[in-house]
Amino acid sequence: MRSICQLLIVGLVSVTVAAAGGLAAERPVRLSGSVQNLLVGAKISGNLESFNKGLRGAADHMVYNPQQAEFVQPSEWHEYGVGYGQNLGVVPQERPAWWMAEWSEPVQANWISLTGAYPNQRQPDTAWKIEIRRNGQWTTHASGVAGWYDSGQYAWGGPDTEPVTLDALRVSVFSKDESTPLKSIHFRGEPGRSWIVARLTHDNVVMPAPFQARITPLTAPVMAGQPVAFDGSGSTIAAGEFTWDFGDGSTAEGKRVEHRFQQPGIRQVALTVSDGKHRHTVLAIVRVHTPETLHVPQVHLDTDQKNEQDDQHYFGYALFSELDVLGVNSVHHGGGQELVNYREILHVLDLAQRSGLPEHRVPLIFRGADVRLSPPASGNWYDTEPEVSDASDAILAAARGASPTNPVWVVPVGPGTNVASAILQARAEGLELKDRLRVIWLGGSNNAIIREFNGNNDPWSMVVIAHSGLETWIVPAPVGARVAMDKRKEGHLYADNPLGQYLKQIMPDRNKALYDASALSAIISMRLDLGWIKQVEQVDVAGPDHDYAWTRSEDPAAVRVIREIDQRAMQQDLFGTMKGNPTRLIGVAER
Ligand SMILES: [Ca+2]
Repeated sequence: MRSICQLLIVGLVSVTVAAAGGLAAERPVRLSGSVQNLLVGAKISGNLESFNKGLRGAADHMVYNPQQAEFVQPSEWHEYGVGYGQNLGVVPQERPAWWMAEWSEPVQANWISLTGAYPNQRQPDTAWKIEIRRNGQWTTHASGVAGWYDSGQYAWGGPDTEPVTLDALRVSVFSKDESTPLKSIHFRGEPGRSWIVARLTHDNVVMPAPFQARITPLTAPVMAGQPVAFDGSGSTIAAGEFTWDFGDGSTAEGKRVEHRFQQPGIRQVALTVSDGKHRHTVLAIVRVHTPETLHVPQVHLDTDQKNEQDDQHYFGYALFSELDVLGVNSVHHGGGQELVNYREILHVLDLAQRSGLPEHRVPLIFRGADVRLSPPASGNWYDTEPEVSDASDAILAAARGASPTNPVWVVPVGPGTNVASAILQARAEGLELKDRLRVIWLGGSNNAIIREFNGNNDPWSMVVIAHSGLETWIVPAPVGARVAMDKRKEGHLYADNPLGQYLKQIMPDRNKALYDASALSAIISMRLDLGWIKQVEQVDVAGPDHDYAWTRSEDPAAVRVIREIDQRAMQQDLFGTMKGNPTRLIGVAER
């Protein structure tokens, strides 16, 4: 039961950074991967063991290392607590339950971020105290009842906050009065957000500036050796410094600039606008073409890689295909699983490189959502609050760099949170995605978004996508699953290289339905008119009040559901590609 509750945990994307005076400015920021968590070098201890009421985790299990993008200790739940439901009786403030970090030399910090109890084990009556020690003297940094410890986040400081010097940090919890016992006391970790003590500078937070940098979307394909104009004049600032980084080692200054990419390939172009005090960066992902690649479909993968084996096959297929893989997003919901998923993407990419993937085929990888979208009170898809992440920003970057003659396929094979959030962000900034992006989702049952694994994970995100006006295709899981594999009879299909052997090893012995790869086969088939898609139906997609069901539609702009595929052809292409025989896309003329 407990594991189910924990999978439903909803976190906060943004943290609050205090202004110089220490007052919370209520401005959401994101920490970048350059943050050095001082807890990584500290001695961590606690006294929860001494209550003799069972023990969950250990004192250092919540400590997160942003530079490694993982927790410092492997652990299932990344928590430190007494047993679930355990009653400690009245715990007086003089003998509290505590957690502590100690440094051998004093450190300077202007950022403390802690996360409290799990939402299914709330602590509305528990008192807490955060203390810092310097030269043997303890002082109270903050204290209260419930608040962040109840289930939220304690976030103090920011890049403008004067640092404090400390050689220890202690977090205590205790009874708020003489009649309130403590139960289920624990501290939980959250990837990217806690537990972090750091000396922040403006370089390691993504601070919201009072203006936004904007790159005007490109209108034609970018050709190697040819000049391309980049325009930042849509930025919401009249005067400032405009710095461009073209991702090929060259930079430029100015609102409007011209650049020649000498080599074909995939480049991430960044425009940073600064007013001297704040800065904001916006990205465009650009495919630099030769005439032979002009009509190769561009794909932006979006994957919950951790699930079963489908995602790994899909990712390996894309990497060794002739599709232009612009980027790969991670997405997974609840319990810190996004991090596990992200690591698996890196692992499969590493295996692919050891299996001969050339350097110019290595895609950009982005961290994505760990939280699903919620239907807004109005019920209108466009009132939905987006879950902004590197992944949703990357999808927008792909849209800005896309040419309307070759819109990018975004391929979510898990929750649609990243894509839906990108659509909502684009709407807020007036960026038109139609003719720049199209979506093909592997998920849903035969008659509805829900009632199948991918469909249940973030159904509202699919409603947002389906209603946004973007060209949307769905391969329902039962259809995609027909790309089946029986390792006992078909094990020889796997390539004899590190990636092929890993995929073979993680597959179950018996019949396994491989879902996600068929979304990519469908794109290849559409491009070359191969006929692997046998039957398509247009549908309207309903929201939660009608069980997310889909019904037939005559509207040609409606969502297209693929009802039947050529499973044999798709299976052959998947395994043939990974053995080095991809379907030719480069140099194939437009039909
Ligand atoms: Ca998946």
